[in-house]
Amino acid sequence: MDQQTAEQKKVIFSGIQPSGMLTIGNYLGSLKNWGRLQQDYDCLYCVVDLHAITVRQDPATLRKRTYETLALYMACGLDPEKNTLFVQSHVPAHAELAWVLNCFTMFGELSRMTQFKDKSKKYSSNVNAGLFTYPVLMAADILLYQADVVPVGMDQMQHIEITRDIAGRFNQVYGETFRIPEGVLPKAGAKVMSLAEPEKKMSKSDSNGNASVYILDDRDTVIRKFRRAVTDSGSEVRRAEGKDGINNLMTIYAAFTGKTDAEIEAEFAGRGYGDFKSAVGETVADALSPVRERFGQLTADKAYLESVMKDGASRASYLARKTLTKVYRKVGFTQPK
Ligand code: ATP
Ligand code: LTN
Repeated sequence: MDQQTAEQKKVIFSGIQPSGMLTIGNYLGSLKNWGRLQQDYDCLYCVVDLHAITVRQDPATLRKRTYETLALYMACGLDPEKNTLFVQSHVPAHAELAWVLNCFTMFGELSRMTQFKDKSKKYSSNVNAGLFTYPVLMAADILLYQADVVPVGMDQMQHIEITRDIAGRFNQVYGETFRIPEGVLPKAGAKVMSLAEPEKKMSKSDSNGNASVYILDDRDTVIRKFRRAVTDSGSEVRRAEGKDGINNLMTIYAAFTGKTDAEIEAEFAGRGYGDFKSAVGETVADALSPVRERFGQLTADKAYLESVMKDGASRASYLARKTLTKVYRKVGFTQPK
């Protein structure tokens, strides 16, 4: 491809925290869709370790999960030659831009963030300033690369909105500096719910292991978790108001098979919840098994993962530095000569 075409491609940025084993929520909400984009966009995918420490992490576990999250990116089909895959703390510009953007973000708007409200309840003994300014660091991640598109799950849309507001505010004061990004949701699976409490989002940091299906769960575990999924007392497989458990299983099945609700309802007409739960479990297990296999190969080669991290960080740093230098100049910082 010639230089011209490469330069015209739109930029995609997204990230996942290495705060736990990744779930099928993370997979359907983000990872599964990223691989398809690598031909048509310039894609950067980051393992956001700076974000992860807004909640207390065990250092050795965090380190291990950072490698594993990167390996999962690749196991889900992201080619490090075609995408920039990197770790957030390897590119200091993220923290540097976040500081500047902190000074363009209002206390009031951060107070309205639902993730902050939820996490301050969940981690009530550690409501730290990082948890509060989390969206500002996320804005820095996105704006540093002049991203056009940010593919995320539903829970992150509010953070994309605040990113757009911060960017617009900065541009208004200093002139065109940041591209205003757009958040994009997947067609199916933008909000996968917990299997144990289907009115709650499935989350990798849920303390109940049966509430989440992890991408790396083995076949039997996946099938067992779906068999045990909480549903109402009915038996008809049909999407309906208030049937959170069945609705969620239908969403998951639809996202993995590409089937419509009508097709699913026809397939399971007269067959009851039990059959349906087994079918969902088997479908998910089949889809995840190649990912798990590839993950095993990748994590066995730490030197390779490190080389991917290093290349990714150096590509990302180059791009990030360009934006940061522009921002520093615009706000009136001096440059060392
Ligand atoms: P944590 O439990 O540590 O807060 P999480 O499981 O919510 O983590 P994140 O790292 O915050 O995961 O999210 C990574 C990506 O996965 C984001 O794009 C997010 O929108 C998406 N995502 C997370 N959970 C779900 C879900 N249940 N359904 C769909 N997408 C999800
Ligand atoms: N906040 C996101 C993870 C994240 C992200 C980003 C996603 C950090 N920086 C930039 C998209 C773009 C989360 O909790 N899922």
